[in-house]
Parts: sequence; C-alpha cells; structure tokens
Amino acid sequence: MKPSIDASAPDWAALRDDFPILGQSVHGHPLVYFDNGATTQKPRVVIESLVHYYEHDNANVHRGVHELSFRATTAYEAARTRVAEFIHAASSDEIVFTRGTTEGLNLIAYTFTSRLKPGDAILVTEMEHHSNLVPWQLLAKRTGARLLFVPVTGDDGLLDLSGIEGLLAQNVKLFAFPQVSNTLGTINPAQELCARARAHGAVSVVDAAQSAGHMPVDVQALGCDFLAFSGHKMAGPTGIGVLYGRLKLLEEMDPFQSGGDMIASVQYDHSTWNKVPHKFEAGTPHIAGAVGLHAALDYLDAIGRPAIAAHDSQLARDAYARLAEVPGIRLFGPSGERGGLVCFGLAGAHAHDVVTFADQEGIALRGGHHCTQPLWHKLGIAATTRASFYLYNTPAEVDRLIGVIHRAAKFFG
Ligand code: 7TS
Repeated sequence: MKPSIDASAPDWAALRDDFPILGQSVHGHPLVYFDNGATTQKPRVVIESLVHYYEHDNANVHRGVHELSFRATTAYEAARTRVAEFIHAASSDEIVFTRGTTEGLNLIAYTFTSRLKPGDAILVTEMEHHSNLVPWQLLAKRTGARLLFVPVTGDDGLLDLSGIEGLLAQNVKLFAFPQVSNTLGTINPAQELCARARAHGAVSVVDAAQSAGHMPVDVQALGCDFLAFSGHKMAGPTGIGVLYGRLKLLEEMDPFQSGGDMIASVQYDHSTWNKVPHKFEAGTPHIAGAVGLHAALDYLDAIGRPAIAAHDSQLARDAYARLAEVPGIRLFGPSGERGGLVCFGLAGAHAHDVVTFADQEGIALRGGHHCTQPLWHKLGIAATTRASFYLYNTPAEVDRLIGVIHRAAKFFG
C-alpha cells in the first residue's frame, strides 16, 4: 500500500502517477483537478483494495462463522483499528463507522435530543458548512435549546474569539466547529476551543472534514469529545466516514439508527443494545468502504501528513498571493497560514461562469455557496469560486489557474 515515491523526499509530481484518473484530458487540455474540497481522487492502491475485497473476501460481517465472513469481519475491524491509530484514539471502540461527516454530526445531534432542554445552548461558528449547522438547528428546535454563534471577523475569515467566554457561559452544552473551514481555508485553534468548551462543561465536536486527510489529527492532543470526517475527502472511497467519540460519552448515548447488529438481545416488546461502537452501526455497514479507507490511510501516512499539510498550504498561499493581482478580485480567508484552498469572487462574473470558463481549459473548480450560505450572506456575496488542493497538485497547475483567472477577469470584466 506504499505510494510510488520516496517518503523522505516526496516527489509531488511523481505521485500523480498513483492516480489513474489524473492522466486524462478534458476539453483538449490535461486535467487540473482543483475540486478536492468536495471530494479527492483515489490512488490505485485504494481502487485495488476495493477490487481485491470484492473478488476474494466479500461476505457480511459479525454474523457468519464461515471463512469469507471471518475475513470480511477481520478486514472491517482491522480498518477500525487503523483509524484509531490514524487519529490517535485511546481505543478502537471509540471509532464509529458512518457514511461520512454529515452522518456523524447527525448521529450526535439526534442522540443529544435527550440530553438538552430549554435554557441550554448549542454554540457553533459563523463559518459552518451546512452539515455542521442544520443538524444543530433541528436539535435546538426539538429541545428548546438556543443556537449561538462565534462571529467571523470579515473577509480575512478568522474566528473572533474576543467574546467566546461570554458565549460559553450562556449554558452552552455543546460547541461544534470546523478544524479547517471549507470556504475560508481558516485553520481554527481546535485544541484551544476544545479546552475552552471543557472548562465550561460543554461537549466539543470537531468537524474534521477538511482537516483529517490534510494534516496530522490527534484526538487526544486536541482534547475533543467528538470528531467527524469523510473517507472520500482523504483519498478513500465515498460512502464511508468516521465518528470518533470519547468512550464514556458513546456508552452513555442512546442509539442512532436501529436494526441488525446494534442489539444485544431482542424481545417482541423491547431490546438491549450491543456494546460501543456496534451500538451505533445498525445494518450491514460499508465493509468495502472501510477496507478502502484503510488503504487510503496507509497511503497518506506513507507520504506523511506533515508533508501533505505543508504542500497543500504552500499551493494555497501561492495561489492566494498571485490571485490578489487579478483586477476585480475579492479574496476570502487568511492571507497567511491557511488550509489548502482559496475562495474568491470576480467583479462582473458569476462564480458559475468562472467555473465554466476554467472548465473549458480542463481546470476543475467549484462555484456556488459551497454549503456555507449564511457566511456568504454575512459577507455580502452570493457565490464564490473555489480552488482546493491536494497532494497530487503541482505549482505548474497553479500557474494554469492564475492564467485562466486573468483571462476570465479580462473576458467578464
Ligand atoms: N463539513 C465540512 C467542513 C465540509 O467541507 C463538508 C463537505 C462536510 C462537512 C460534509 O461532508 P460529507 O462528506 O458528509 O458531504 N464539503 C464540501 C465542499 O466544500 N464542497 O462539497 C462538499
């Protein structure tokens, strides 16, 4: 499961050969894939792990005693152990497999229905992806709790933490925030935010959708209670994700979905629950997805997450600095340290037109609200264009981005 490069000195351009999809042309130009914030591409080792699983080991897990079921169960649970190691969880029992970040956050929000009451508050930030906002809106509605927001400073996209103690003091029971913003690129001080939540007796929820595949994530060092991420945003398959939860909390929580596998015993009139994490995994899980995720984590660690973080961030900072020279551009997020993405607006051009313009040159960008609608409303812009980077992107591709945005500015300006 090793990438085809020497991890001590990553040759980023050579890594591209690990990703079969990147070799194609789009509209007559070599593909530049800058839509990694939405989903990343998959290296051959991940694709092959899925094929191998289905060709050799496929069976249902936890229920059969035959050889294939044993192999499938072993592979599925090995993936769980690997995830625990990847994020430095104290135990693999703290790893719940989900469909993705969205399902993990919904799991918490659903089960916290019985833990909140009128007068309580849920704290989030103004930079939330809808997945880390709407579930809390619904939880607030169900329980009578209030929803409070940590403000964003403005176009520079930082959290304004000056009033956070006052916010947390308003009976906050749960504080959810993104480790890295999917539109601003801001890297939030997650460790500090978790510590502040804990000091007020609030449970912390880290949305790691944009961080888990891009930088080292250590749940014990962060001191978080929950952390959710998606396999497909970190070189793994779609349909598999992870919810990390502190063991004691998971044990106290009610089940989420119910059905097979999550029970200990079932009578006609009542049931008892399986132990954690199986209590939260009703029905047949995405076994192949877990196998593919395992392969992806091995792949990322063979390159090294600190190196990936530095690489992605460097591309984003270079892109930010050079895009700033484009006439009529408005850039969002911090000008200094940032995660691997850049969002911008171009005067006179709708984001979708910019994306279509770039697509004609084989460059895949994303335009729209990127599921942070309230943030754009606050900043007074309806839609932006986003370039988001990953380990297989190169400075030469950033050159092409800069070129096409200059041409777009001229064309639409
Ligand atoms: N949280 C953040 C910060 C995200 O960026 C996303 C997806 C999610 C949660 C939801 O992840 P999912 O895998 O459950 O869908 N972000 C994006 C994006 O920026 N463009 O498309 C999806």
